[in-house]
Amino acid sequence: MSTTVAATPLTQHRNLVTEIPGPRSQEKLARKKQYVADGVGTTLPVFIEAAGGGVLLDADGNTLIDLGSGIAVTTVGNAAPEVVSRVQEQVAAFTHTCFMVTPYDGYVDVAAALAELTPGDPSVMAKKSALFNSGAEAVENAVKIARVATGKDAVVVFDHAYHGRTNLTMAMTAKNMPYKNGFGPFAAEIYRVPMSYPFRETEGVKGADAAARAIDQIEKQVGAANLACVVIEPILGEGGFVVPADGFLPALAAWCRDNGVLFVADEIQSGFCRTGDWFACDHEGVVPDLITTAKGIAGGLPLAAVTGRAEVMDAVHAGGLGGTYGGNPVACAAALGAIEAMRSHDLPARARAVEAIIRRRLEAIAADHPTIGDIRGRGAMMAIELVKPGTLDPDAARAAAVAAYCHTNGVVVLTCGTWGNVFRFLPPLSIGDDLLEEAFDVVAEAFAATA
Ligand code: PLZ
Repeated sequence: MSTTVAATPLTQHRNLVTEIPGPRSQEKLARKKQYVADGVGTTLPVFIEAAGGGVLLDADGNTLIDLGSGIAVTTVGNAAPEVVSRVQEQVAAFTHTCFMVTPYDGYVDVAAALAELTPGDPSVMAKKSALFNSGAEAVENAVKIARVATGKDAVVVFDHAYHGRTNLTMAMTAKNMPYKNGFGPFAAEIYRVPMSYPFRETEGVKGADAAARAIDQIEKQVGAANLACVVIEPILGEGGFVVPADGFLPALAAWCRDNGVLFVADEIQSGFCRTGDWFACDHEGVVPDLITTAKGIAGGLPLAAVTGRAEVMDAVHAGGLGGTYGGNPVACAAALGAIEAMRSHDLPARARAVEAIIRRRLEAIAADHPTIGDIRGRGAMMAIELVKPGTLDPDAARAAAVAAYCHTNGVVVLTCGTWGNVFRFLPPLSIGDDLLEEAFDVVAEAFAATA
């Protein structure tokens, strides 16, 4: 197995030739301020001109190490050869016809790959897909499909959930700021129940207990007779990379199956090799009725999907699902290239190797810095939660200080979590071991410098 997916002409090192942001990025930021709406924020103050397997080159010639993958998107790298060549070929052949008007192979090829790769043995479970442009759109459509297939309205979601920024998905998302504040009224018939959050759980609460707690609330507040689907991120994304206790997801899925409720896994952030399996559900052998995917699926081009049991997917009347750009041929070509790269470089295995490195580095840092209350995650989806030492009180200020140090020193890190006190590490799987180690040298320095 090769450890490097995309050989790029970029220096495979961090190299800062100016302060961050440099003068050219500063000029571009002023221009952004003039023309781009203030509501569209940016995490780092640098403009990027080229990017490869774990390195971002900014307008001033600085190279930064990427531990964010554009929020879990560039799993195969920012310019994987398999993606680039297929996209170039497709863009020269045709950019668009609209699949709903005149279809083409790429769309069907992606749907066939999804049937093969998503949880559920394709030889015993026929699966079908519909393609969209963004994660939020996929979640919206999963709910539409679940409602038609069950003839019921209610949707259950979880504490700390993130499902998107459209009206329905804002209602499904837990956190007010910045996602929901002032944007209501929100869609009806969404009910929120407690998640399994081992770090913040009373000791001894097992996955099955946490599931029973959620199910009790579902039964008391909603009732299976009214419930179309339970939608859950098998590992929370924006909500803090919380890995539910073992047994939580299987117990919920079993309750859904026994009660005529569809189990929908939102694997938009956790899917496509990120967690060391093809999908996070695979870890406990959970087979959702519907699964939403986006982000890593297409190596940076906008593509999303709902995949599920054929009989559930086919419940919707002809013409009921679609959109002008859904399954755009260029995005489908990118997805086929990304999937080829994931298969040929065995990226689930690479994610597990990345986990071993990140865990070793984080455990060493945590030994010196008791603000790190929890190290969690799976594969190349790892996180640390910062608290006031010895308590569960979130320390968002320390997280902000550590993040600022990393950004100034050329490492792209992202925070998340309901209290903004979680660091998530999402390197592209094309990153080399040396680059990863170098990035964590900076993270270690950041904790020392802010102690
Ligand atoms: N479901 C699990 O992680 C997107 C959001 C970034 P879209 N997460 C990144 C931001 O601040 O907007 C996400 C996700 C899960 C759904 C979505 C939504 O996917 O492609 O951003 O619509």
